[in-house]
Amino acid sequence: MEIPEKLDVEKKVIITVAPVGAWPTRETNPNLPITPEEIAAEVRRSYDAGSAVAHIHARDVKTENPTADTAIYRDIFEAVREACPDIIIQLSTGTGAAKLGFTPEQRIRHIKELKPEMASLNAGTMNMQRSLFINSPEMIEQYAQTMADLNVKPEFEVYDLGMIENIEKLVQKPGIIPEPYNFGLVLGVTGGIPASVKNLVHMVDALPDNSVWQVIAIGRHQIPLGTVGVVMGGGIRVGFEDNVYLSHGVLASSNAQLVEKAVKIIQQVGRMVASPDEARQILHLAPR
Ligand code: KMH
Ligand code: ZN
Repeated sequence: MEIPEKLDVEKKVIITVAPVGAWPTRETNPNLPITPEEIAAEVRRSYDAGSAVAHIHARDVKTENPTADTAIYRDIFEAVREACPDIIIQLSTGTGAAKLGFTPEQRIRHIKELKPEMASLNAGTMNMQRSLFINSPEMIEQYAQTMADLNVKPEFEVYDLGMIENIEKLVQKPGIIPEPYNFGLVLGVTGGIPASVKNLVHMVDALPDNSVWQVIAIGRHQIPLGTVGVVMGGGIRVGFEDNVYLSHGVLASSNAQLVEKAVKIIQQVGRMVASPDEARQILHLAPR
């Protein structure tokens, strides 16, 4: 995909909030939401601050561990929809598999049952920190087919250049992946592509034509590399899943603080924030 030479100020920026994730704990940030009510309240605050998409993981309330339990996903899904009917819900199919090793079927069951507007689809197998994150070619194809059948828009999470190629091959098979192709460029996971401007430029360059993309940069890279992505024409994902700090040594009190920061940056660099309905148009989702 050609990297535009000029900033397209008309192109609105989709902010995704990822308030939970699989890896952070309340020890890393005591404000991490765990219960369906807490997650829903954080999504609402983030929506009020400017996020159009909520990328959601489920946690077991007793152990606080990630879970793939469909009943828990349902409780969260319904709580979020009630608290924030407008936001686009994207459920995770990673769902902590690298940490807890769920089966391929466990990881897609909640998508089949709840049919969210969007779901993540991890585009390759890798070492993630000290764990194995398994996303075999068969799984990727099956998940893509299931999502196509259910009209769930996949966001391809790519942690390296080779994973973009995995999706490129899938795109060539007719009928599985509707345009525009939607990518989350993950930079800075231990075991994945390191977070740098050079690597981001290279990744954007490698995307198929007619792709929509956002930067998912980890830890202290979240805001600076996300800002580079915004200037390059992409979206930005913020939230505790990838980063629990508001600034150096200062924990964020809410995911919404990170969304607020992203909004200010987007406005300062001359772009505008997409509402959920504008995000639906950009991603070719059905109108609400
Ligand atoms: N944790 C992110 C770096 C997923 O949930 O499917 C990637 C992610 C994947 O959000
Ligand atoms: Zn996730």
